Amino acid sequence: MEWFSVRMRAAAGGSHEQGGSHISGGERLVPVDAVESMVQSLVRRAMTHELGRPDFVNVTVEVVPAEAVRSLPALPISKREAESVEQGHAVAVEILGELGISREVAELAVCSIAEGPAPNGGAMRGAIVMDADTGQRLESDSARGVRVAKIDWHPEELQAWYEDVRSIGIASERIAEALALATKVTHTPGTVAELCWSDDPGYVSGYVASAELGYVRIPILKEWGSPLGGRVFFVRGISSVEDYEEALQAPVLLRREENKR
Ligand code: PML
Repeated sequence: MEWFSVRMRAAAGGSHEQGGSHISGGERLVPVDAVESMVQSLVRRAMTHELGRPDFVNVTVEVVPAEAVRSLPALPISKREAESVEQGHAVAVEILGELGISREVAELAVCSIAEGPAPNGGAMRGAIVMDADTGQRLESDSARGVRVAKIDWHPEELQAWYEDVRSIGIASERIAEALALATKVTHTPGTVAELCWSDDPGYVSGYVASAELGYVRIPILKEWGSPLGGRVFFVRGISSVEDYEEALQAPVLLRREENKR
């Protein structure tokens, strides 16, 4: 059986290559009969995004042989409390501290996302790659960052996961996608942790993910209406960002967490 990688990126004020601002993106891995509807759904996501209408949308569809696809169990999910942006940031710094990342580096990561990590002060297309010990940003293009591709849930597993988590109110496509990406990133050699919150002005939650602590949700990490969000991948001991990004492109399908199957 073949799978198809479907990728979308949208920008306003010109294409990403021409310096346009990133509006929306999506990375999915679907069976052949779902390609057409996935293209439609990602184009709809781009054209109806709260940040405004893009004037550039790029969609790529690419075949992926089944034998290249690796299966991974989803990270376990937990939640910590926060009632304000300041508390949310403090909780993120505390969790990163539990993972061996110093307060200084963790605060630098939080500030980098909060202040708009791209050179134009907006959100990036991909993620910041940060040295977990020095806080140095390693990505070579700070507008693009590092992208993760070819990632999704196995279709039947996704439906079962929605049933598992419906009662705790997190059965959303946004969280399913974030959990899939975080699982892949934290299983990629060299990753210590990921910090993320949304750049969608209508969504303020985020998470810290790691192989050690799982996917830890934080209810508020930015003010309502803010378009500033993004991801930081904290790394240690990678040979180069190029090799690290290549590993983030390896096709992965998610299944439910081991103890939920
Ligand atoms: C995004 O919108 O791209 C990031 C999603 C973060 C999801 C956080 C959560 O609610 O678990």
